[in-house]
Amino acid sequence: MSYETILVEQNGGVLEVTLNRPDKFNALTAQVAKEIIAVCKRAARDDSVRCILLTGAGRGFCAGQDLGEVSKRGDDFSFRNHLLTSYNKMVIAMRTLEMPIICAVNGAAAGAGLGLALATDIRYASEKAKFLPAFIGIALAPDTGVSYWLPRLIGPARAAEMLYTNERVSGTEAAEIGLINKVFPHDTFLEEARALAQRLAAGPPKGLAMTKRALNKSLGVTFDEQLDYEAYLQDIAGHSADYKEGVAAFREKRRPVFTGK
Ligand code: LHQ
Repeated sequence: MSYETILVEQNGGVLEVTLNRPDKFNALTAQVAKEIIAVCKRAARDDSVRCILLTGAGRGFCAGQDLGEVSKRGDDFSFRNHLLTSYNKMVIAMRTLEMPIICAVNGAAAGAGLGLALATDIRYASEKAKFLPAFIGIALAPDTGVSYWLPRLIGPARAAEMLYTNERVSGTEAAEIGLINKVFPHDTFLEEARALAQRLAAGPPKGLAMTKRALNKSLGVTFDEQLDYEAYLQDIAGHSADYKEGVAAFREKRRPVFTGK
């Protein structure tokens, strides 16, 4: 598939995906969502892809919904239908893709663009990044999973404050409150994210896939249910060739070479 709104490049086991509408601050459209879903499908089918790195071209990461596109659509535009058919499917494709997705947040992440960043597994940001809900600024409620992730990541009171006041959180504060993993100087954040992506790409794909499944599941079940699920997943990971390789490498005091088998 050829892409119109994103750049896609494979470096070793890492598929680097760059939102590429810099003149629109990489704002989201149904086409962007379609292309991100297509990338997730491609990654799922291709054994050579073991990790995705998502970033943005230009000075912004993603300004959320392209407001120019919405205003063209007229009064009968169904917000619900737009979300159900595009942005919800996009973030579900990312959460259910059984490999790590790292976000290298280069600039502002706003509205549904914040939801896009929060749907990734690990976020490294530039000091120039900022995180803002944006929804209430245009009298909207949160969407694209923002009201799901924010209370879980930063707590319900901090989430309410951020959403009600449309607070702009800097990269540094985002790292302090747990909204992102780490913040770096602008000159190095992408290299740091790339290094992490390469490291994860050399990890055991099945073990990482089962870990992502476990983390997803943990967000909505009881402790007992999670314990059962962990035992189920461990049976899958524990019967992989990579598990045998991991144990052999440990015994032989060498680095394991994981094949995904
Ligand atoms: C944009 C946008 C943008 C188009 C900047 N669209 N061009 C879901 C479903 C359906 C409908 C509605 O919404 C949703 C969910 C949502 O995502 S709602 C939230 C939508 N997003 C916003 O309200 C954010 C609006 N943008 C901003 O607040 C600022 O632009 C941010 C904080 C992102 C960046 O601020 P600055 O660094 O000061 O840059 P800027 O404001 O000068 O923007 C740069 C350019 O990008 C500018 O174009 P121009 O031609 O004047 O240089 C903006 O018009 C354009 N842009 N956001 N969402």
